[in-house]
Amino acid sequence: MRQPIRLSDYTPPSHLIERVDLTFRLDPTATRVTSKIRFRPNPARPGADLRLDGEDLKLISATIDGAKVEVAPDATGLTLPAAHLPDGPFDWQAEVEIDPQANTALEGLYISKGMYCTQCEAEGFRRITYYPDRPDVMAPFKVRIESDLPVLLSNGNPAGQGAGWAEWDDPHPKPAYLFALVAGDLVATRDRFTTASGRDVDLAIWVRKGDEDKTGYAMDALKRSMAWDERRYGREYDLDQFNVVAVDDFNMGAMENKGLNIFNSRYVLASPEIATDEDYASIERIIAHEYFHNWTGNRITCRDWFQLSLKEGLTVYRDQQFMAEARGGAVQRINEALTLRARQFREDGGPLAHPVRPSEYVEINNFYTATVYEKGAEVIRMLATLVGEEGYAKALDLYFDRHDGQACTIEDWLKVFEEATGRDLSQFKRWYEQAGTPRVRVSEEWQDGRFRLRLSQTVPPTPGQPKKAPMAIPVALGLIGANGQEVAPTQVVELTEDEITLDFEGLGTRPVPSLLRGFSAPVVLVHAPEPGALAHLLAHDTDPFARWEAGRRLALQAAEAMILEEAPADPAWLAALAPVVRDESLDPAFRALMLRLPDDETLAAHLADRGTTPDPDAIHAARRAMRRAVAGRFDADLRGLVNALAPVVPYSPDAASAGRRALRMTALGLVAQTDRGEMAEVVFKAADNMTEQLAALACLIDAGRGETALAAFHDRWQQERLVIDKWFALQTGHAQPARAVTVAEGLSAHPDFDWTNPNRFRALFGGLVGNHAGFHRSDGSGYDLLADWLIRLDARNPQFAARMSTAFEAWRRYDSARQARARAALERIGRHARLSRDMGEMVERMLE
Ligand code: B3K
Ligand code: ZN
Repeated sequence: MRQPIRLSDYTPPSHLIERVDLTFRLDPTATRVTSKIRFRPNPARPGADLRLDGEDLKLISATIDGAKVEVAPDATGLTLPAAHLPDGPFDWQAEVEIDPQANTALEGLYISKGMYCTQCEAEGFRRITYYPDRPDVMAPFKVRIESDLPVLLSNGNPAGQGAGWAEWDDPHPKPAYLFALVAGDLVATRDRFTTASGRDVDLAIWVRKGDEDKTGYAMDALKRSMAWDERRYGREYDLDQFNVVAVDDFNMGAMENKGLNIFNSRYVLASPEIATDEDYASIERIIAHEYFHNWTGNRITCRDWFQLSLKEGLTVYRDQQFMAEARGGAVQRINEALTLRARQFREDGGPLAHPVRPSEYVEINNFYTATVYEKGAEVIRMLATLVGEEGYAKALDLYFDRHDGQACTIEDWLKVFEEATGRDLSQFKRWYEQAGTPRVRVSEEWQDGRFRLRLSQTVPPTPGQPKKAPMAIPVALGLIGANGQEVAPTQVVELTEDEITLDFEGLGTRPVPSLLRGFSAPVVLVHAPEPGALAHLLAHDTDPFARWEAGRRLALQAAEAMILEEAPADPAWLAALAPVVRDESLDPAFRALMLRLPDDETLAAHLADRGTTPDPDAIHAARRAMRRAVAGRFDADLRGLVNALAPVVPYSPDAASAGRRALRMTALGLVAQTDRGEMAEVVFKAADNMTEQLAALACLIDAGRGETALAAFHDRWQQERLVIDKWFALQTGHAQPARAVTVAEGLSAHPDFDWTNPNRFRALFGGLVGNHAGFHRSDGSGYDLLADWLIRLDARNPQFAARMSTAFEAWRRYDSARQARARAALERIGRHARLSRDMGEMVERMLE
């Protein structure tokens, strides 16, 4: 494998840039890019050579201050020796030719369905022209685009346009990774926003013709995000235009390019007929996320890519705050915990574990991870908990004041908190440096009216980090009395040592501790509650997260007994669910979450955590049995819910309506366990929205009678690519485990399976991977099929292929036969002749 890049090797740039002028003459196979760059030597690096990054570029000509220069580019760029450079500022001008049509990696300038677009983060700009492609080099950009296409967009404000050309001017200095260009036959939905200080901003969402009626929700989310950032953080938008473009072929969710956000179309386009409630929520969150980057990421950016969480962790935290306000804090927090545990804990516990600030990488695109994003956000949430609301607000004001226009580090970030609050954060900083999910062990003691809690911590070893120092862990806890009253309100205890003891005096009866309220730290709690304690919390806890968590732990216990001891469903667990099913005063969205049993992957992780090798088939069987038990016990109530929560017309995507639908569909899924999908059939036929249609269809497939409905669904939606993605995902995701690989193979030969489109590829294979017992077939057929396709994909789109390879990251969890097959599949990928740097690094780390 290639030599890694190390954080400790950071050196400042040799030259700074005063301004950049770019001209694009667009052509599908021979686009000409002229760059004029005003360089100035960096006083911090006197006499240094200037290295310009460049990949897959054909250099046509180059001059310095107008005089032709001979340069010899290599595979990754070119060097201008200091001896040949002026001592002061100078103009570098170069013309290169690039081939957007041949760009299948979707990095740099490429073409998606006749539309030119770019993706430059992290290091895509070097595929556009020669440039110091690093985030600590910031410059204002002017861009001229020449093309016959009607819509020509770039960053910043419009600076003129005519027949066949348009010019853009971005006055805000930015790193090259935020550069963007879009050209195509597009239509816009337009709106306006006036900022707090009175700037009128033109908003436009650009889509392909035919999609313009699906942009309303994204526009609404955008305006709410803009208002929210003013209200909550005092941050205003800073250009006259804000453009969003939807693109069908896109490796990730979206990209925060300055003034020109580019989105995967699945996170922009929505209507009740084609989008589910979950899609609406994702659109809302991602629109907000990319918009929030304007301050946390764009105006204050990262010094180098090791600092990625500086912008991503913070921006995720901000989008979480926004979503909590928009959709209700408790439900939002539970969903965050579910994602964190499913994705980040899994990553942190396996061969791909790395700190929130990694110290080395081979390919930076492999580090856009749940750890950098989601754990990074948790770290900021803990910081906010520790310094309080006021301290957080003060620190953030200082951050924006001091660092606007700069490229910063995690040290800069922590320093504003230290200065604003007077706290020493040197121990807290370990959250950025140590990988692994801390274990917090809790034991209880009850004696003579004194209740004692003992909390201790360990951080497990991770690759390259065998020994860990103690972390600073905020544990929010309270006590619930035997009568159900709260006897000690929430307090935040800081666990900074290996162990601490807490005493509660003067209690008449033994209380039940409610621990890690609000999921106050991204840790695993190891605690054996007293018999009956979880049911007590489920019934009485005042903290909604802890209440949900109690139900969750009861379900996990019940599942464990069913899987390992083949026990019947625990009657105590079933009895504890009664209020959830029946209590009309509870928020429907919350009830839906309470009735959602842990999925197979969660159960596998839970067993592995407890030192047992998970058997995917046994897990699958037990989970079905659990669902059947709930359905049997509450049959009448569940049917009652399906009927009582029948849709309110017309459909509205708001959180309250979505919550009702979530509860109704959860109930429907349970009913389908006992009525073989009778009720689901009725709902499927009557559904006027995608949320219910899709959920009912899933029930029909689960019940083994999906065939006709699937055909009807395809027939009806064949023109809607985002819906056809769902059609693929549903089939591989819900196939009977024994048939899942066959179903996936069959679908991969379907004429609608365009494997070059990341959304479609992810639909089919993401569905298969999510079908736990189906993917982990004991004969290894799931691993083999995915490996075949990853090899094929890697040659075309390495970044996306590497991301999909994380399906293997937990392979060591399973029995030795499965391990041998997973290893063989990974080794086969690793041996492949055209292995990319991206995939090479992933495979090597997973096999290490
Ligand atoms: N910053 C982009 C992600 C870029 C990924 C590059 N491999 C989207 C986001 O986090 O908002
Ligand atoms: Zn982001």
